[in-house]
Amino acid sequence: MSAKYAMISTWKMSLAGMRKAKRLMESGGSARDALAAAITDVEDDPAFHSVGYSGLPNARGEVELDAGFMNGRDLSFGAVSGVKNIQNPILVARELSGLARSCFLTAAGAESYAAAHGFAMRNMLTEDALAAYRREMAKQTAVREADPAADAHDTVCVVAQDTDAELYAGVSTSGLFMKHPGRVGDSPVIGSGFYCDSTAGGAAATGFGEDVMRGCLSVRIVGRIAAGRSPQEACEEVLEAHLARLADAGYTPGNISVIALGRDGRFGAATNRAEFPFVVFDEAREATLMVCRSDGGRIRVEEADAAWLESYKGD
Ligand code: SD4
Repeated sequence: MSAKYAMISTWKMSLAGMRKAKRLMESGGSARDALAAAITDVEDDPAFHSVGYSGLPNARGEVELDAGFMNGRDLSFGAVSGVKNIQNPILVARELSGLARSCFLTAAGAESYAAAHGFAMRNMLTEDALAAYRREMAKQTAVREADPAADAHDTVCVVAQDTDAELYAGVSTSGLFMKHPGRVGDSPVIGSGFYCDSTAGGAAATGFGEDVMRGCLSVRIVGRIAAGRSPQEACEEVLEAHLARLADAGYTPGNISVIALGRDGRFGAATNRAEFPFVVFDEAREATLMVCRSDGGRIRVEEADAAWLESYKGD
């Protein structure tokens, strides 16, 4: 059985945007627009310090944002990285996916494209984010190698499927807090931070980008779905294999979480964190907050209950 439409997104911070996206899909909107609505909602909200406006800055006190978008029908994609003053990086990434060449632009080149094509520009660094930067600088005194503050990161990732079983994937992030200027994570990198193919499914990742890129996780998950696995099986198998491979190499990764959606609307998630919240909806279900838990490598996925909501402090 196949859903008429379905969407999945990372982190609790995406819940309000996913509710808007659900309304859009109910009134006949496309998954492409619903995905943009969900992501711009997080980009525009200054309460969230890991995406868009009010994102946390790099080690020089500058916000550098990354975003990517993919169309699973024709495999076109667009991405921007290291942009400082584009209000909605996801919208520029989506526009760039219409180009066959120069569809992944970085820093000043991406900014001049956005300005020339009428996208809203804005100083994305807020007083709040600057204050967090100053506090972090005060902590990281004597020996400071570019060492990103470990807990301050989260990417909004969305995979969306619509009535024609077309799939889209999109991501937006400010990357790791205190990252080296110019550092780019997995998020805007096709195959690592996001991937989708309308003949199979879509996937996206959040966590320490370097550790995600080492395994090109999103394209591998989509490959497993194409080979007949459910999105849940695909997420678990790929993450488990990647973690085992890194362990063999003697490397201990940071947090990694993945989500996936099949062309039939089934979803999946996996993580190496104790818990990873994400959101799903389809035509039969309102936007619903779920929690994926890793218990010694065993993955459990269930709906978030009131007690969990009460206790959860993250985004
Ligand atoms: C990055 N993957 O820049 C992003 C950050 C993130 O949860 O997703 N954190 O590495």
